[in-house]
Amino acid sequence: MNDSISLGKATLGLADDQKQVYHLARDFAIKEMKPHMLEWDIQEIFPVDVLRKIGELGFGAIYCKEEFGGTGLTRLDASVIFEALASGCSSTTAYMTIHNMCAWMIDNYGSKEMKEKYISDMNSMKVLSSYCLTEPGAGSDAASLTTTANRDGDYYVINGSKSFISGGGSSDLYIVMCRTGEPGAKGISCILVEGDNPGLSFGKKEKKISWNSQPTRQVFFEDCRVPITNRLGNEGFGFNIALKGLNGGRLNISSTSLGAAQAALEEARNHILVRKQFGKRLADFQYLQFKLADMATKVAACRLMVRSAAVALQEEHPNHITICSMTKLFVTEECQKVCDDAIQLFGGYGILKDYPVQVFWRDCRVHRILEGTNEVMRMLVAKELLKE
Ligand code: FAD
Ligand code: 2MC
Repeated sequence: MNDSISLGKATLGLADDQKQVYHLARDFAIKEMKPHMLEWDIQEIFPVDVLRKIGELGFGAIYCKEEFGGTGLTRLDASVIFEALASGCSSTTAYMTIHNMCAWMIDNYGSKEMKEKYISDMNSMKVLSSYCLTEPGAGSDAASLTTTANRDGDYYVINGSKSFISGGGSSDLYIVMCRTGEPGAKGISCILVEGDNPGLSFGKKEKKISWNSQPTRQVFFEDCRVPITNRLGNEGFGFNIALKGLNGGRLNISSTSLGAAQAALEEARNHILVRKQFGKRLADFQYLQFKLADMATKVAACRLMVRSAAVALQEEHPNHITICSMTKLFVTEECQKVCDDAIQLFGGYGILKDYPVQVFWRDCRVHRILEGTNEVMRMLVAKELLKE
């Protein structure tokens, strides 16, 4: 699989402008991300300078409307961009996907003032954002969250804590799901909190096995006062907004896994063409040829699924929630298997931190947990299947 063949496959069926955007993102990934990916992982560097360069391409608010400074592209375009960027660094791309999800939530549910204030700067990545749903006691059962936002005149006073927040402590904006009413999903509102708001603080940087090029921290709210005009959508509609955002998030994280698997496949292919054992290149053993063929087939199948889910989400197909959930379940699992096979083809070298395949494998592992675990994805798919 030389470059032209693999890129040909990745752009198969895309319109000309989508092919162009794929190549733009892929070239950026290869030139600006791939050479630094191992260093970012080992030294846990959050490459804000590179994020800003990605912003220059208009990739910070990809599927937000142009009216307020978004790029105005489709979910399919965004998926293609994330796939391409992830081949240069899956962890950094994953942060981009969360940031884009936040931008979309503001673009769709924020006030005109909010959009005027933030969307353009979010698109250029001048303003970075985080999504805050998970709490120490509310992970998969997200609707049980207990962070409160109580009304005090024209303000909400927020108290509580969020855990595992990607970008926590480094982002400028936090989109926070808070309890403003009754227990359960209907008592939750979605509130924007600026990073320098008094009453907002952050925990230590978590030590993780993956997603090392982005910080993860707890976020604490202690009598954190924000104007009620910072609310997105109606009071009590915050859980719906959060989950609508996550449908796209789940698609985007699948696209990121896909880019990682494509890159791992290319690395493995290049390795077995040069590594010799038993007097032959590894690529001359049929068992390894078949393994590579299986990996490439999985990547191609995942790509079809991701792109059809992107269209379903764009068109708000009646089953788009199930389709996005199935896609996240299947693609994140299969792509991690591809990365695992790539490590196997590298032999001992696959375990060394000098080679990128282990980073892709570690990054893909966490995609089976976050943005809704794959068990939650099964719950969502089964719920739809068993509807009477
Ligand atoms: P739990 O909910 O405790 O689940 C533990 C296990 O039990 C899982 O396997 C789960 O699938 C299973 N399980 C739970 N309930 C059921 C059930 N009913 N049936 C079957 N199995 C079940 N959250 C954010 O809000 N914002 C972020 O930016 C963010 N970034 C993250 C970054 C990283 C690196 C990580 C690791 C997490 C991040 N998260 C973030 C949190 C993530 O979304 C949660 O970890 C995830 O939703 C699971 O919640 P939990 O960890 O509490 O696991
Ligand atoms: N899209 C749109 N709406 C959804 C939805 C989805 N994917 N899932 C649920 N909803 C709606 C649902 O339709 C209902 O609305 P309404 O009453 O108006 O019809 C409302 O949300 C409540 O839904 P349920 O009654 O199904 O709520 P329940 O509490 O039973 O469970 C569950 C919902 C388990 C599906 C949800 O809690 C969930 O997805 N949990 C996983 C949490 C998660 O994904 N966390 C990710 C954090 S972010 C992250 O990890 C990052 C890295 C950024």
